Amino acid sequence: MSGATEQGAESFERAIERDQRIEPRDWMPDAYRGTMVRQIAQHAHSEIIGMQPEGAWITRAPSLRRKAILLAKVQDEAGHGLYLYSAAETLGADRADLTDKLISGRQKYSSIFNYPTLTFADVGVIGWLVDGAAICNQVPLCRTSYGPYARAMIRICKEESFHQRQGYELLMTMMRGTPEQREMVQDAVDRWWWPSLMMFGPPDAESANTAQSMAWKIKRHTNDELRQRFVDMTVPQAEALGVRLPDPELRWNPERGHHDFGEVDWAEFRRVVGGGGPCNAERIAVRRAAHEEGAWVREAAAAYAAKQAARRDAEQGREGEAA
Ligand code: FAQ
Repeated sequence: MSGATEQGAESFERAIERDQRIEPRDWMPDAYRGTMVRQIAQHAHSEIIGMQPEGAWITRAPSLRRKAILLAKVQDEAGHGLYLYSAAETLGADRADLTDKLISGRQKYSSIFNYPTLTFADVGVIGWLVDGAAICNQVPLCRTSYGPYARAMIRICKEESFHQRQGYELLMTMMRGTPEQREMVQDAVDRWWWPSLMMFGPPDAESANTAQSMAWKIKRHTNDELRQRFVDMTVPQAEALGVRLPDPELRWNPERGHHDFGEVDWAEFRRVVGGGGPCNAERIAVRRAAHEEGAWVREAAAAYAAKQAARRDAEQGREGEAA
């Protein structure tokens, strides 16, 4: 180790120990940088792919008000993806390369977005359960050790809590409606409950990255801790809504002070993460087509930026001659 690296490594360890943030120009271990790029890229891809399941309902929303709300939510998700790609760029990642890795299947995105949205109740359930799980996982990331990621998460979490409330409000409205509407809500809850629990990642004993990410304070809680927190938070909300959570083993355990719940189907999780979920191929095909159809916009923006730069250079040259 050179003297400068040794000094860098010491100040990195000290910053982690004192709960200070690591900033882009600070020295950091290569593996820390690699983990941060992996997690932030996966998170950014999830936001962008996550626009598709709900986006499919924008043209079919049942009223102008619901359409406006859904449009705004999906736009927020695009914004979250952009902040996160920018945070990954501060680590030296290249945005075009990350997109290429997503559409060629070399980088992951959240398993949850590989399930279909069959009715408008799914929009409400995504807001309630998927955004609810996302908030549980992401609020602690506001204190993650990498500065640009932590700061991006503060704004993202504010918007996600608004998304969660809109989902809950939509479901409350449907639950006050006709028996058919109540059935639609229950059916959507039955389909999204288990995939929502999978969002937190594999059980701790099988989580390859948790121990190191906890030591570096990238993660503040383990996958199982956050999954438990989500279950405890959601059970009373389900009761207030009047829906059943589809788990016969779900019950309050007074000794643990938490709800016990059944075993997640981890074989299904692995299948979906491995590309074999109900919508994986469709999600990637849509993303790839959007990227290809957007090529002319990127080329036009690059040509405009080059023209502006050339004009600026010429003006500076003239000013230099005049002086
Ligand atoms: N899906 O060792 P661990 C949202 C992978 S945003 C797919 O435990 P780690 C907003 C994992 O990457 C939702 N892959 O990994 C919204 C690793 O892969 P490797 C996204 C998964 O990183 C709402 C391997 O398995 N949120 O919902 C999943 O320590 C509504 C082993 O796992 C984030 O990305 C999964 N569910 O912990 C948008 C939050 N779980 O090593 C639209 C930030 C694990 O082969 C509508 N991320 N894997 O590359 C995190 O907190 C963490 O990365 C975890 C995984 C907790 C997801």
